[in-house]
Amino acid sequence: MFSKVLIANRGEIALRIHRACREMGIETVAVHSTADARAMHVRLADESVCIGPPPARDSYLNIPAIMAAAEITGAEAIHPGYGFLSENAEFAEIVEEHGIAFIGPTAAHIRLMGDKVTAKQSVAELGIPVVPGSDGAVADLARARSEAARIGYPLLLKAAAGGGGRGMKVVHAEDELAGAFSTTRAEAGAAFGDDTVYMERYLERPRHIEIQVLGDGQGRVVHMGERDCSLQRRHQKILEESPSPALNADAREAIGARVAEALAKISYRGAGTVEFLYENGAFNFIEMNTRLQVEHPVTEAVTGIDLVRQQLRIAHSGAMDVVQEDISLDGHAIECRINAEHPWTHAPSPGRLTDYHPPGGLGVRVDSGLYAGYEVPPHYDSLIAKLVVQGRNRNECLMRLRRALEEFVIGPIASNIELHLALMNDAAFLDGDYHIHWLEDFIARTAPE
Ligand code: MV4
Repeated sequence: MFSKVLIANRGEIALRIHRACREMGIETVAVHSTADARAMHVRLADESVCIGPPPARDSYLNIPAIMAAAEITGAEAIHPGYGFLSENAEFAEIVEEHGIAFIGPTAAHIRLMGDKVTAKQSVAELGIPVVPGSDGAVADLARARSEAARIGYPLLLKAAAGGGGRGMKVVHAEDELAGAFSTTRAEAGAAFGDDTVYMERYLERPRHIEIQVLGDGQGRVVHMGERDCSLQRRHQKILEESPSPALNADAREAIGARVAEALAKISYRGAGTVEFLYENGAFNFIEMNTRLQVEHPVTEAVTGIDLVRQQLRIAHSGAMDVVQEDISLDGHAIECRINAEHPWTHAPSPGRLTDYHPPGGLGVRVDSGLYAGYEVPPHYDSLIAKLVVQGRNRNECLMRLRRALEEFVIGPIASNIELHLALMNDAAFLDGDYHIHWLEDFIARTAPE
């Protein structure tokens, strides 16, 4: 196994990766901005290197500084976590050119899935069901019109270089098409330096269901069930659960096997997530994420498999120590993302934490770099803790989650714990009866005046 790994990230995920390394006897190198000198991941790591000032582009996105830190400390591998450089194909290439293992997929697979048009074409050819839409990119308005006639309205224009909700426009009728087409292209060109767009039928009230996979890079891919990530606001997930309240065992096995078989054909390496919109019993591929995701602990809770440990084993030698026959989903798990923001206005709330008491007890996991006295910096994502609760079934999980949320103390900075508590009293949520737009409606009707 590697003797030393550099963790090119911050916050709870840097800590998460450190913990897997420590259990495996791997030394860790933390990198940090000047704003994160007192962060928990820096305190716990065996070594740390300051890589720049607070803005991410000068530190956590600063490839030369990170490579220098790896060379100076003699790290044999780099784990990119999520966000930052995790899906940057050039970074993966540079790391490997320096003889350092990139803990993630090949640069070619990151690039393939990063372009949403090539991703969709490739997975369709591999046998994964995709959202009905244009045959690849739509080059001009004439083509847009002919594709629209075939797809029907409402439809969605999407930027090939977008993803995660960036660069999309709904078109309700033909008279909006020309305007929407030119705006989407112009916005995509300005935002991503690539004005390639494609079209899809617009699904009105789907659920967002994603399949977790692990590939060994040698043609073996296992699937680990799904996560239902429909509860989101402005493309930020707020709560995720596994299994999805909408799937039965047969549907789960069918889509999981299909995804694993497809990715085995390309010898996919590492952790990956295949995202679907699920509506009327049908799975429609939208995107693939070629990284470890924020919500991975939900899958760990129901499968008992340490995903970061598997990532490290795969990057080192391709030797996953899990086989499909041994993977089963046991019970139910829910993750609440705890953000440093006002529960109803969503205004960010950085600052010093003086009161901190995380919940505990059976079935409760808190992934967080918080401690009493810590100052939440204003420069980064507002995610400060993940509360992951499991139970033998969804009801037990929900009762335990409500109890854990009640125990959680974070102050005096604001957090969205109150939003999560409000969800625990909503009949539709408790019934698992929700879709991708449901949470925004819930917030609108629940927020105090
Ligand atoms: C869609 C869609 C409806 N129809 N595609 C948004 C994020 C990006 N991953 C894809 N997204 C969507 N694609 C078709 N053909 C609706 C969304 C969407 C969405 C998807 C998942 C989770 C939350 C969402 C919120 C708004 C829109």
